[in-house]
Amino acid sequence: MAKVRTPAESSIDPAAVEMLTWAGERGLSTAFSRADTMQPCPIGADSLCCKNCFMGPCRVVKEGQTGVCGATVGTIAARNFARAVAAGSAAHSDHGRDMAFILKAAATGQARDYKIRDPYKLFTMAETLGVPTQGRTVEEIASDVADIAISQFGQQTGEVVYVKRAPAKRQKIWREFGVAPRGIDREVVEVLHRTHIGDDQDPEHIMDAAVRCALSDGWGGSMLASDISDVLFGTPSPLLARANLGVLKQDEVNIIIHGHEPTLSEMILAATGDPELIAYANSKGATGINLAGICCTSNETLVRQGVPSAGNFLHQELAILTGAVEAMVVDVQCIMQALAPLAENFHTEIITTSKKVKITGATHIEFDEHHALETAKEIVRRAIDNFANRGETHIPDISADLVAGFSHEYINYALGGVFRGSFRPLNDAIASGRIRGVVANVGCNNPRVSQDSIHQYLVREFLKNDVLVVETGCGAIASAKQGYSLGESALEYAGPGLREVCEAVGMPPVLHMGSCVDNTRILTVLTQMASEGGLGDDISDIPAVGLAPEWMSEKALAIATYAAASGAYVIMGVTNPVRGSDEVQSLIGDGWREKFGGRLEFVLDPADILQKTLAHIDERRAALKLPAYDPSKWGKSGDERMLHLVQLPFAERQAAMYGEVA
Ligand code: BF8
Repeated sequence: MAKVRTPAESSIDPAAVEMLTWAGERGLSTAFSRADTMQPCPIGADSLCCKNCFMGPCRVVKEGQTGVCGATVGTIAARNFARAVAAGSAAHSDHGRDMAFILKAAATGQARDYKIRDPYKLFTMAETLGVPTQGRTVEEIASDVADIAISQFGQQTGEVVYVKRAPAKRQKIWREFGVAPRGIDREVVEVLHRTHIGDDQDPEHIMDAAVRCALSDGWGGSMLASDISDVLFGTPSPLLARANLGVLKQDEVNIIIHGHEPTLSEMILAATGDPELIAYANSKGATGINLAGICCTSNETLVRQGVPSAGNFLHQELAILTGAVEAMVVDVQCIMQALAPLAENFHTEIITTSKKVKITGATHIEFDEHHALETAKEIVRRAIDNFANRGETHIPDISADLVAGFSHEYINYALGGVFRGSFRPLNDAIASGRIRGVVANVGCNNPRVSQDSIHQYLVREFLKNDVLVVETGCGAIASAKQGYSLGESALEYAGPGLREVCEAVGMPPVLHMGSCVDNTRILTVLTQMASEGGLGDDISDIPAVGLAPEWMSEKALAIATYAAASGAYVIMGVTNPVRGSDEVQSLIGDGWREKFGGRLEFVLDPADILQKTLAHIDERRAALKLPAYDPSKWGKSGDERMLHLVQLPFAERQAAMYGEVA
């Protein structure tokens, strides 16, 4: 019988600890308690179970053992891995498809509640996609951009068009190994076909299909999702917001938006500002309408409009436990089935809105882009009506300030200014050793480990070691809750070089870049760093590492695969889903390093993750013949030189720190 953890052992977040204690006193279960009582299947956990046909499921637990069809451990592990990547890619990319259809509807006047908010981003997309812009209206351009975006999903031959946004050297590698993706749907379907009984049996060949599929998401579906969201809802730039359960309000109607797609949540945000609905809320005894997010819907509205975040993945049940949520409005992905039965203990109404997701026990109000605002208003009105039904409430008085919204466009601008936006200062700071390297710390919570504990440990250690941290998804919310997304708090932990650069540029050392589809923004940053010069000419040259230390979803596996195939060293924590096969572990390790320059490793000990990350950064620095990292070279914050520098106008400060930029 597994040990049942105390609340303090289940999460490092004091708000979560408070709510888990509250739940325990009422005998209510959560993912935290269920993780204690539901142990993972040991055969499946190691990828030693094959259920791709009905002669099985076959359990292959001994070396040399095979399934009924003769499938070896390596084949089974590769098939399981590839199928997870296909599911993860499908989820992210299908989100991108929906965004493309909304763009088309907005451009052609069929979805009048949506507007083109960022025409500059649209023009950038048009240029990449080969859509003419001269003498045309924004709507005409958007319509053509949407058509090409939609075509990427069903494309059968050639290459997904965003492949050309990767460094030239990278594109060549993909073509050489036959993994440049042809079309997004095609790659997902092919993985499902190739992993059917009696098809592809060579582990390396199966893993190549997984890579091609993941690349179709990273440099296809997800990248389109981020771009189109920016076009429709605005490209993020830094703004101040708050995170954690304390953003819920005792005297207001609380509505939580949870899931991933910004389409309906943006409309709900608009509806919550409607004076008629605010007056209606007042008439029901509430002082206002308070909107907060969970998971990546939260990240989407946080980085663009500063909608507060009630928390990350493991906070979804905790929000309901407060008894103060009138409606939890969900769309797609990462929505626990446990929400509806838990909500039965409270007045909270769970409202599903996607054509793709219905949940037993939830109210279904289907979102239709043609009547988006109308639907959003109906939902807000229901939430207001539910305010009177509140029973006992318990809102932890815990939340933290944060700054979010670091799109690659903004980073470019912050580093170089409007007229000479550039990654040069960042490259120079890495080259000089002020910044040792960059870590992308992304991904989920997993209740198998203390919530946010590995995120927190690693982020603090990286800051101490002068490593710049960029974040997305639930990892970004974990940092936000800890106060690390705010320069003032995070710089307390930062080493001297990193601190010096961040203070001069005016950026926190932990950059919240958005939702999980926005991991593609990180690909763009890495590509821009590679093309800026001084750090090699490909993503694999850059002293950077990708981490998902508390991951749990198939999407995370897809992201890790496209990042590794893009040249990054990727480490995932918590569990190793291919532990049963030395062959597959070697394929994604040394095998991918030889082919793609990147690799994927599952490392369960957080101290090992730290050590391996820093070792890789230092090894990349040495390969680039950069000076070895030496923090003693850089001044302490607040020294005379820095005090002088931060008082200079931006351009002069840049010139003083980095010299003239070519
Ligand atoms: O897509 S980090 S738990 S919410 S899967 Fe889900 Fe994981 Fe959170 Fe965003 Ni990403």
